[in-house]
Amino acid sequence: MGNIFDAIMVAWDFFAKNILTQPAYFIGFIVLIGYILLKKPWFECLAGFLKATVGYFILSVGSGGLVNNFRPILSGLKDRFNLDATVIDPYFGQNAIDAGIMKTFGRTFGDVMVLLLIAFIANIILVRFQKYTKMRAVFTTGNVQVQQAATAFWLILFCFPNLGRIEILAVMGLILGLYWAVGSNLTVGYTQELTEGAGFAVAHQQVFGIAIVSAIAEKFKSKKSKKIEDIELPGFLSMFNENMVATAILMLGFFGIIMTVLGKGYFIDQKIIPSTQNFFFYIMTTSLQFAVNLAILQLGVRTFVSELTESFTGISNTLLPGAVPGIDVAATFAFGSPNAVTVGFLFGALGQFLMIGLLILLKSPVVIIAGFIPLFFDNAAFAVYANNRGGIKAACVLPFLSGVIQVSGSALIASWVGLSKYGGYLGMFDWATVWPGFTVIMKVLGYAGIAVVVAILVIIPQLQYRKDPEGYFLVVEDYDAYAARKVNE
Ligand code: ASC
Repeated sequence: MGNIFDAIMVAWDFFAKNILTQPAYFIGFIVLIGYILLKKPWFECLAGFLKATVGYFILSVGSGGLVNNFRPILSGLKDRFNLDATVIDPYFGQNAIDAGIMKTFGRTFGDVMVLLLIAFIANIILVRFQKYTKMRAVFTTGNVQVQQAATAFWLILFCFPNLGRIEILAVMGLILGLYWAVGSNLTVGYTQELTEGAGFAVAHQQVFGIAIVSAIAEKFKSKKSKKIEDIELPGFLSMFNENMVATAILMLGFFGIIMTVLGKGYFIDQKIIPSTQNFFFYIMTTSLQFAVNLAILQLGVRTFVSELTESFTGISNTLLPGAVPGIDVAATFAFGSPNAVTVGFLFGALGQFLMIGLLILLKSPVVIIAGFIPLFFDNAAFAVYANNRGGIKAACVLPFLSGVIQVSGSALIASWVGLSKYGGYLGMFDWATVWPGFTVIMKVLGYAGIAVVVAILVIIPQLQYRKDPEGYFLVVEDYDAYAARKVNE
């Protein structure tokens, strides 16, 4: 018995380390299995696997390039001004948890991978029984699932510090698995609309956010409202119609100001540049990398999404009927208006900086430093969805509000649960809103709170289904038929 259990754990460990937490391979294998199920010839299966994996790696080069280029600049503000601040960024959040978990709760992270397994299986089972659960999406972005598992571990320990190992795993596995299935499911319809039936959902850190933003954006729609791509700017402003030019100019302005505030001396002290480097050209090169990496990211998305769409029918026809894969939010940046991405980032930054200024003015005990990942990946996505459903005004206002909420929500939860002491918090939209909400419910109601959170999550897809029972599954099974039906309404 013990031997079988050990063998399962070894196999799981191998799968988790090499595939589940490496989305490029995970997506690659999903494509491979999909094509095998579709009985394609072996060389097409292999080609699909390689194209999907390479495409995902290209996306990672783009998103990694953005993060590596711009994260140090934003978090540099903390060092430059000697602020005792909490950086909102998933990696800073992860480090804070690593640093504090033993001291705060006397626990270690040994169980996070087991938790991932339980939550992941819960997600699949919930989707397998979608006839009852109405949940259609499977989370596949392992890199963020690890960060979420770690943060959820901390939040649940904060609510129930005395809960035993098995109980913690059971409660968290269930809640996290439900959050993945329900959250990703919330994005299915909006994403199908945005991508005109590309056949994927979002599985990231702002899935409730996307649903909320998309629902509110609709209220901005009027006869006069225009989408970003429909606006023809006059005279010299017309250069902003070109996405690469617009991104380059706006980012040069944005990062130019921040890098000038940091000063050349800061970059030399940090050994980022030699003293002989011309500072103006350094600012220029760094800022233009934004447009470069964005273009790479979009190329990556285009490379793997078509493979995923085609192959996944193999899985959704057999193993998981009616399912869609939930993938990285960055995949949405290749759809809708390309300028929406830049608009969302900038308005999100405005909201975040305003709120940070307010925290400093009000002498808040916790000061937040904007992190690049929440600033960009949340707010750019919100603008893409908002623009698509409500037009340019929605694409400006909603990311701005999101910026305010990301900072204030994170400041409250990070100081309450004791993570701000360790310098970082995950900070993405759902983790500044939905998860703090769950934490309040469980802390206040105790064990009954667990039941309340589970009930809320279980009910959400039922309500979605009720709103449109005929279209609910059609939107994934046959998008063209779904769209035709909408037009006829
Ligand atoms: C995250 C995170 C990343 C990025 C990436 C975006 O939340 O941890 O590395 O967003 O997934 O493509």
